[in-house]
Formats: sequence, C-alpha cells, structure tokens
Amino acid sequence: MSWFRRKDPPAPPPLKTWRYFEDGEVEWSKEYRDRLKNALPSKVSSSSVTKGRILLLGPIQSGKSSFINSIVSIDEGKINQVAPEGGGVSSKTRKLHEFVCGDFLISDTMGLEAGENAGFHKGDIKFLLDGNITHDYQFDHLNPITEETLKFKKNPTNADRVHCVIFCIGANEVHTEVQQGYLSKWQDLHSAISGLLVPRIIILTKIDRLCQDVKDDLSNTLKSEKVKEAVLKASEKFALSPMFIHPVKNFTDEMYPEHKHSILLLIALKQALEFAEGFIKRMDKDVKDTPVNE
Ligand SMILES: Nc1nc2c(ncn2[C@@H]2O[C@H](COP(=O)(O)OP(=O)(O)O)[C@@H](O)[C@H]2O)c(=O)[nH]1
Ligand SMILES: [Mg+2]
Repeated sequence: MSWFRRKDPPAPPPLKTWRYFEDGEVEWSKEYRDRLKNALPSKVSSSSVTKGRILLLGPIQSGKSSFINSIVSIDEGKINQVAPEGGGVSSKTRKLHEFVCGDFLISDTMGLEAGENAGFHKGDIKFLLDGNITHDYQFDHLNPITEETLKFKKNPTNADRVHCVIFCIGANEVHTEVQQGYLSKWQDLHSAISGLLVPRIIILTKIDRLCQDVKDDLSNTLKSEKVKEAVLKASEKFALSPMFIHPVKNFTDEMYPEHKHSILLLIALKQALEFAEGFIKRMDKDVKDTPVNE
C-alpha cells in the first residue's frame, strides 16, 4: 500500500446557464419542443398581406439551405430535403426558393460571396428586400437587376416586401476575419435593411463544431462559454443585440428530427415569425394613418 495518494485533477467548473428559455428553466423534452411548435405564429392577420416573407441571407456554406430543410423536417416530423444543400465553393442556389411555413414563406437565396463577380450583386439587395423581383428570378452577378429586368415589379406592394431577414453564419466563422469584398457587401446589406426598417435576426449554425460539450449533448448549448462567446462576437461584428442571435444545430447527420435540435431551431424561427408579424402590423398601421390626399 502506498503512503502517497495521487491527487485527483480538479473537477472542471460546473457549466452555468447564460440564457434562459421564455418559460425559465425548462427540460429539453419532447413536450417542450411540442409547446414551442404550437406557439409558432401561423396566421397573418393583415389587411394587405396574406403571407409573411422571411428572407435567408448569409455567406455560402453557412447552412441556409440546411436550416430550411431542418425547419421542414420539424414540421413534417421526419427528415426531409427540400432545399438543395451545397458542398461546392460557389452558390448552388441562384434562384429564390420559397418554402411555406403556415402563413409564412421562407426564401432561400444564393450566398453572399466576396468579390464583384460572385454571389449577389450589391445593387440587387435593395430590390430583393423591396419586393421588386419575383421568386423565380435567376440571379446573375454579371447582370445586376435594373428596372428593365424581365418581370421587374415597378410598384411592389406590402405583400411583396421582405418582412424579416434571417442572417445565417457558421459559429466558427464569427472569429475569422471577414474578407474585404465580403465586408463591403455586408455593409451594403446592412444599410439596405436598416433603411427599410426590416427586422433581422442572426442564426449561428454549426455550434456542434464549436464546442465538444455541445456536440455531446445539445442541451449544453445555453451553458457553453464558447457558444456564448460566439454570440457576443457576432453581436459586436454584425451590430445586433445578443437577444436576436440564436445558436442552432441544423440536421445534417441525424436520421430523425431530434427534439433538442428542434428546440433551438424553433426558438430562432419563432422570433423571426413574430418579427415578421410585427412588421406587417406596423406597415398596415402606416397605411391606415396616412391621410388619403398625401
Ligand atoms: N456540423 C454541421 N454542419 C452543418 C450545419 N449546417 C449546415 N452544415 C453543413 O454545411 C454545409 C453547407 O450547408 P448548406 O445548407 O448547403 O449551406 P448554404 O450554402 O448556406 O445553403 C453542408 O455540408 C451542411 O451539411 C450544422 O449546424 N452543423
Ligand atoms: Mg444553399
């Protein structure tokens, strides 16, 4: 028997929750997933808009198409693939692909890519947000949209406009330097969104690649310091408060829509749909308050 007892390494500090659910400390259960699913706004009650429009934007490969596939999978209760997922270095999505979610349409777009000759053209963004182009428009970086573009809507209505933008970015990417060409597109995008007062949220995808505790168990997400840091970094970089930034893990290698993944995805989606609903209400009010002879 040895007189010397080997000292155990100090236990890692317990993980501390840094963000709570709307309902406080809840279990990451299937029941909670169902509660969130049932709490999603599904009806748009508006005099001018029948479908709320949500636009997904973000760099190529950031998980935009996977997010749509994940949302559809949650809705259908089984893994589905409706939006083509990437793999290459250039955008696969050149058209706006629209997907229905209750009374809302979620559009998948081609990625924002650095450089003049790739991805969106800077000038396209405002037309896209304003609803000047129809969903079957094929983006062409060599020929930016003009009023002469085929099917260009000269007088878009409130129903054609984008009512909320979801900006998608990989959680690891927030720590890397943004390329200059990409940064200037991002700034254009920001000024267009802010000028039009369109609400926006950010989803931080691929959190499973950021933190092992999260990869092991997704219910550690709101306790993970690494995820918290990524949220704060994204907040600083993209000038948006942390409460509008949502860490998520898309369904990529799962065989069924697991409830813990679904909970994070539904929290993000719920905020986007509620923001769209609020924006539509404000537009309706503006129309009502505008004097007839103005
Ligand atoms: N590990 C992990 N991979 C993801 C996640 N979201 C997307 N991916 C992968 O990232 C790649 C790009 O995704 P995609 O949805 O096509 O990106 P898009 O170009 O923005 O539409 C694909 O290989 C996806 O499987 C995620 O949350 N976690
Ligand atoms: Mg895509």
